[in-house]
Amino acid sequence: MKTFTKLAFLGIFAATGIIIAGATAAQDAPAKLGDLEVTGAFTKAMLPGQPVGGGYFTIKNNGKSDDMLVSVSSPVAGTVEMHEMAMQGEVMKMRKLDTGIAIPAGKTVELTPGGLHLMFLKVKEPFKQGGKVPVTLSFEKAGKVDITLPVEAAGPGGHEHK
Ligand SMILES: [Cu+2]
Repeated sequence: MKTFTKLAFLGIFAATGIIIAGATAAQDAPAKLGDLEVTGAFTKAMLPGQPVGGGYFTIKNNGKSDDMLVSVSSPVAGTVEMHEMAMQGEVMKMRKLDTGIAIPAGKTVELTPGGLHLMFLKVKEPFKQGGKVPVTLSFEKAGKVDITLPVEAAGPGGHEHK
């Protein structure tokens, strides 16, 4: 009887474990590429008439050498650029980063609305909330990794590109 109770308990425990593992896997799992870890990727739904979309995520460099995000591509956009928003005097301006985004050793770099970001140009179909945007990131040293940006609701916090 005692053994049976123990086994039943273990059974329930194991089942719970599976449920927890399943729930974790369903979430936005980090994309790993060597020492780099990409998390929290998202984009925003594009408003009617909006010609471009932004892309955001966090890259953590767990390694001992610097790396650089040198190019980005997506099958849903003609071009994907890397941009930076920065104050120029009293005006917020956007600048294209031609050499890429540095990912220093041991550092975490965030791409956010209003900061560093990806810019999707020549978008074939406007991003819709609930959709997914596939993106390939190419790093100077680590190589390439495919990530998916879930499309969140359009909203303030971004910036206009005209
Ligand atoms: Cu931009």
